[in-house]
Amino acid sequence: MSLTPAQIAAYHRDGFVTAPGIFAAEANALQQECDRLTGLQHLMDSNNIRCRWQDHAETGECRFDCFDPVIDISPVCERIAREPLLSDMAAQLYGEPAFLFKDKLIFKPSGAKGYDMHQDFISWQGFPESFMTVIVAIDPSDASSGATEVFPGYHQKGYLSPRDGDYHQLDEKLVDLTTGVTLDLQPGDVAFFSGFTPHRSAANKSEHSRRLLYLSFNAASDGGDLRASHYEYFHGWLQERYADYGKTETYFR
Ligand SMILES: O=C(O)CCC(=O)C(=O)O
Repeated sequence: MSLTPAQIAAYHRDGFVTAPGIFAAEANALQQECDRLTGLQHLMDSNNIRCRWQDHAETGECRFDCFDPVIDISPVCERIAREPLLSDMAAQLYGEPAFLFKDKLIFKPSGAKGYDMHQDFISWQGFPESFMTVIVAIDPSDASSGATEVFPGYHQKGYLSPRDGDYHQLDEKLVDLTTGVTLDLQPGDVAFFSGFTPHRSAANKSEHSRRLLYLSFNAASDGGDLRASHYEYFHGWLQERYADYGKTETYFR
């Protein structure tokens, strides 16, 4: 199985492309694995920098949202992340081999707020310009469950925020909001999008969690295997950001 020339052309034109059904046979195993991971309560600590948190859109309650990274605690996610089919497809889009750079599992439980407009690229030294994310859908993801919405064509403009090493939300005025495409995905579907593609998501207004595995890659010529050095830098950066807010007891587990 590989991407068609039309899919490759669409990715370069739009900054994203979908590939339905790639992991349909694995969807059940992924759902069961997410249920198991939800039970790892000992990891879900506000000082554990593996965890990301998100408010409930209506009550404001802060709840667990994401494990980043996830493949070191999930053999099933690791199998999918290291599946040659995926890196081969990423390689087709790059025109050269691809390396896994980052992996996270967003649970987005019912009621969770969405994410504001941003590009995934961040201007840390050595952060790959070729950063590309592959979403593997675990639950149905649509407008009602807070699917990712991407804005076509803007990736061609590169990074739209200051290259100062900070995380930036993107001013929505920089994007024609009428052009947004909701990545409507069924369990096992896959979507690829560039690190320069502006995207956002709405709250999960459905009754179910909207679990998506986010796997990011970089091109071989853009640093080679960077995953370990990325997480080392990312963890230090996160701990500094928490410390800026007086949170100094953080750890990674
Ligand atoms: O899963 C979502 O709702 C959006 C997540 C996202 O944009 C991100 O993690 O960069």
